[in-house]
Amino acid sequence: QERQAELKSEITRLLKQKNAVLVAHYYTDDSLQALAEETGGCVSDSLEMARFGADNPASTLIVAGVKFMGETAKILSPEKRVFMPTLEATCSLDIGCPVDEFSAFCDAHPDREVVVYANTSAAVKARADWVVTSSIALKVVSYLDQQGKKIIWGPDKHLGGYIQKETGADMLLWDGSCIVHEEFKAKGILDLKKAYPDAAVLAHPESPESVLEVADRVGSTSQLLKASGEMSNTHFIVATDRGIFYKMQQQSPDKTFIAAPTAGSGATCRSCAHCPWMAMNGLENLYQVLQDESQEIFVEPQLREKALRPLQRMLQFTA
Ligand code: CIZ
Ligand code: SF4
Repeated sequence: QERQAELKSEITRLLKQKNAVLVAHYYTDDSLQALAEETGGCVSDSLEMARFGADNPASTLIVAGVKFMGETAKILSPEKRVFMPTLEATCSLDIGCPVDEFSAFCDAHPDREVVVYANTSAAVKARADWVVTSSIALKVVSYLDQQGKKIIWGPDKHLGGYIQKETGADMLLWDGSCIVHEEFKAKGILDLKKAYPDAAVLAHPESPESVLEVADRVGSTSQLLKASGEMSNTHFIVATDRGIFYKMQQQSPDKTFIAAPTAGSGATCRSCAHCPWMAMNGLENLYQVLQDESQEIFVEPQLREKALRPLQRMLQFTA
């Protein structure tokens, strides 16, 4: 507790001294989300993190999240220095989509537009026509579908399948998944609903189709956060990373948020419904990075130029 307060005040001082701003993802530790709010930074999903980082006048961005978020910040703001509490924080979607194999897949289908999720390396983005996040994916794919375009989608097969079903677009899916969302179980959710009949089920589309089928709302983290505030239910069963509970609870102090069950989950399950890579971000390593300026993100300029185009398309997209 005392150490936390000490770290917080030291970090706040260093952020100011270095003209740096803290940008934290919804899935990071409560202490980081709170600090980002207190110091004029932002807490959001990857789309808003990208926007905020690019628009903010600070000369240095500290990105608390996973590596692709730091890379995206650097691609959009090459003149800024970008650091992360640890560069070791990655993502199963990024790992499961190596650029050589993905490029070969795209090369085999040259008639298709390549749409990739933000949760990918800079190199995979550079091979894409469009980058999307879960909050904008449906809109972009509908737009492309209306233009008669056929699509390659990567890497998340659950999100891709959901979008395909919603839009009817012709999509070839890469076989990737998120190790956190993939574990949610429809049966466990239905069992839990017996105990909380009034509970609304909120699900992120990285979850399996069977989970989406039992959900009252399906949406990106920011859309689920909004829904949890607007819906009149008192209890919510949430199938996404429980890091989002910080903002949900802040927005609705009187509502109860319950993590959707996963395989092997129980009252004491600590790694369930929480991304192990997001969990690598903490006050200690954030403080360390501000002190020694380690864990800096670099993106090779030629790669950056190529990855920038599909990212800018996303940021400018308003259909
Ligand atoms: O699962 C993730 O990593 C998400 C939801 C990222 C994002 O778009 O904020
Ligand atoms: Fe990747 Fe899933 Fe972690 Fe998000 S929650 S960073 S998609 S592994």
